[in-house]
Amino acid sequence: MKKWFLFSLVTLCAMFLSLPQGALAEYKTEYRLSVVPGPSSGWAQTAEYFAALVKERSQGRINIKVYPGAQLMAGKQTSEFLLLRNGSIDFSLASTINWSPQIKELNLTALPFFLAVEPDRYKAMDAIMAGKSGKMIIQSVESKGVKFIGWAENGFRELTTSKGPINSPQDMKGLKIRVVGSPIFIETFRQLGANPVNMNWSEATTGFQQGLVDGQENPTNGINIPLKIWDFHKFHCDWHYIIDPLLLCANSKVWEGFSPEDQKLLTSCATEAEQYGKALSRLGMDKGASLALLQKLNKVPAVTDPYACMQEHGMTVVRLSADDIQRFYTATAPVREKWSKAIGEDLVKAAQDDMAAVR
Ligand code: X2X
Repeated sequence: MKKWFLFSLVTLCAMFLSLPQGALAEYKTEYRLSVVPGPSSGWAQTAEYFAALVKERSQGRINIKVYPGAQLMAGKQTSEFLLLRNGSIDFSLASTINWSPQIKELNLTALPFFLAVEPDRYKAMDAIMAGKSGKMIIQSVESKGVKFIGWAENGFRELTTSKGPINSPQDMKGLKIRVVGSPIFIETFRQLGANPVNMNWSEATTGFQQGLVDGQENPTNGINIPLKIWDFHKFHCDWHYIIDPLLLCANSKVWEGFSPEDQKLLTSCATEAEQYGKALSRLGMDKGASLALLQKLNKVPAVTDPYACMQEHGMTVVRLSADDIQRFYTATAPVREKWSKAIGEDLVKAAQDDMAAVR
């Protein structure tokens, strides 16, 4: 009996040791991926795209479930980073805006009109992501204890209001605008003479319904159109004042739990999700490049011309000229100056160099 037991034990150990490395890892039955806005947003769709790719390529070994609507953080979007870092969340597709209270470098793309004055704002954004400044941002995120996997995009944030068209900084005076609870937003809108009101996204729609604010700022394709913003605001101003890139990140321990092969698999799925997400964000705004990619993927959404869509729903669409944008740029100079110091002048300079290289 004893001999038989010993024999079984040795055989079991031998079998266990002969397993390939990857098979030893204990994977969770479900990994939770957080997203702040609701399921119809381009942002949540990018997350779903990533999760589906990962499931398919790993033959179901890695099961990521998307939790939209800030449900993993009880609506408190600026606590997302801390929850990812402490392991309450496994993955996040997160806006730089929501993490910027903890990681000051992420305010770079929230510097008002910093990218809007570039001749091609999308090229400028891509240059930052691919350049030295992008690497510096990744480093700042990882030094705070989470693993960066890839970029995506919520989009350039445009202004929608219920009171009259916005053509110049003077038109902003006294307007109550809903903003995220991140200090640079309060300062930018105050600088423009508006009255910023800090509100979580989870409460914002009710706030718009009740007329608690006169306006808000969010990307057209990713958020405003899916939300049917025209139900609350009839005026749209295309001012491109900031952009929020999205960061696809994992909890460090969760990441280390994957085999090297699966880490590679996750990274390559993230690269494909980035392309898809950027195309959703830029559709109808980049001379057809995004439409071509979405056609190739057989994933063209219902709305392909966002400007026509907003007009069909009764919105007045103001598209500012380069000179108009310059006036906003000048009016917000003190905010850029103050925040460049907080962000780190070396990072701001690196971003300026990256953008200049593709001008
Ligand atoms: O709260 C917002 O405006 C949103 C959904 O765009 C972010 O999470 C930054």
